[in-house]
Amino acid sequence: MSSMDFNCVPVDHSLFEVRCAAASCRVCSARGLDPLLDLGRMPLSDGLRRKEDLDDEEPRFPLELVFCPECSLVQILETVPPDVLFGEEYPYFSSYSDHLLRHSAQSARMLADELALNRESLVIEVASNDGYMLRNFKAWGIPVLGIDPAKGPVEAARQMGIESMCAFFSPELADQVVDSGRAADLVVANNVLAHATDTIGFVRGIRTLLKPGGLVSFEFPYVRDLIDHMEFDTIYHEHLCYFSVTAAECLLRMNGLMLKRVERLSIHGGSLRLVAGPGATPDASVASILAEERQIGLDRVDYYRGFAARVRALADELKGLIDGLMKEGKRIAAYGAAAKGAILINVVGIDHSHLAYVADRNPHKQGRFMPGSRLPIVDPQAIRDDPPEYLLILAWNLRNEIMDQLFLFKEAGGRFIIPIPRPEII
Ligand code: JHZ
Ligand code: ZN
Repeated sequence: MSSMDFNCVPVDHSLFEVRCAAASCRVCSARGLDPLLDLGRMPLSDGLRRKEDLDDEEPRFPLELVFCPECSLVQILETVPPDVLFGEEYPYFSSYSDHLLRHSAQSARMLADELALNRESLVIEVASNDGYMLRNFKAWGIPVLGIDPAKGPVEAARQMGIESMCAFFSPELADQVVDSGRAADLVVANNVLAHATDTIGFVRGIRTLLKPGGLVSFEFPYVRDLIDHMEFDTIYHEHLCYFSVTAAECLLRMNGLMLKRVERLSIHGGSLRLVAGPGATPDASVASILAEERQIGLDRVDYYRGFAARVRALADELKGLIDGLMKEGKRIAAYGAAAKGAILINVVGIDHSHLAYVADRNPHKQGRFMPGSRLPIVDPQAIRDDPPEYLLILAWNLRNEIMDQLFLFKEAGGRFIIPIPRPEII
């Protein structure tokens, strides 16, 4: 196997080079994209299988990471149609993490104060999911409108009394919302900019939604943390772009949005919050982080070279660790049927012979099977009823919250395997 062959299916890397040469950047349309990492053909990370579909062949799509030398945007080449990714069966509900709920409540409070929002204001959230964020504004009497294409989460938000449109956000939808007299004082767009197929149209639509003086708050994983902390499993088909501030600033400016401030956040393994508006004046954080990115070279391909080899080494080390435990006769299960978990399992080459099950507290995931590996997803009660000796934490970004809940497992001698940023046993 070459140093870039990641899964059992042989990967034709010459094809990657050809696709790379033919493709153009999602934001600036430049050609000549630099190849960074080829993960081969991967299943869809949130494409959980039903029992009755287990005999069917599962769709797999190329997953190749590239860098644009013009605007420095890291991106994947493949675009899976959004209705395939976020349709009827989309299983991700934000509210199953207490940590995320606390983080969202704090950022809602901060934004409400910054804009002095009140009963006359309007907050629109794009990718409002199950209302995890808007519920805060609603509780303070601030009018809200959610927009999200995933039926299950939208239904959950509506049950909480949060007005939610079940639709993909687009510039046309933004026009309709504004034409109906509902321009926003604040637009929240968390973990969605990277998911938009039409990246430019998406930002243009947000610009349309804003009242004069209005602000948009974006959050998304920071490409710097992805590379520095080996978060290769957050590369999947839902995430088309992997932003630095440099790349995001260029995209926003092209669409009439100026950065007001930038914050680094610890959520999701390291994220950015960008607050921007049509006439915003940047504070010191903007120049400071842009200068830092230039200084460390985040805007040059050299920063990303070597990532593929480091990913291979990590995958081999984790596989070696798990194989070693198997040889000692240990029983292993996993915790957190996260989207990233599906990629980690498939890249590392973990299967039924290694893991008994994957526990997850989201009932919409229980009873389904992990993409590719088809490991069964079960209620976390299984950890008590049918305990393993080791638990591989697939949702490593939530490791503290998860390990706190599982203190009885730990007290009874159970151990945790943390895969990222480097495999370790706790
Ligand atoms: P979690 C998400 O990815 C969604 P995922 C999305 N793809 C995105 O862009 C990124 O975030 C940024 C479960 N769990 O949040 C819930 C428990 O069972 O890391 C989830 O299934 N018990 C849009 O899917 C999973 O773990 C618990 O106590 O990689 C965590 O998934 C806790 C805390 C979580 O996101
Ligand atoms: Zn570009």
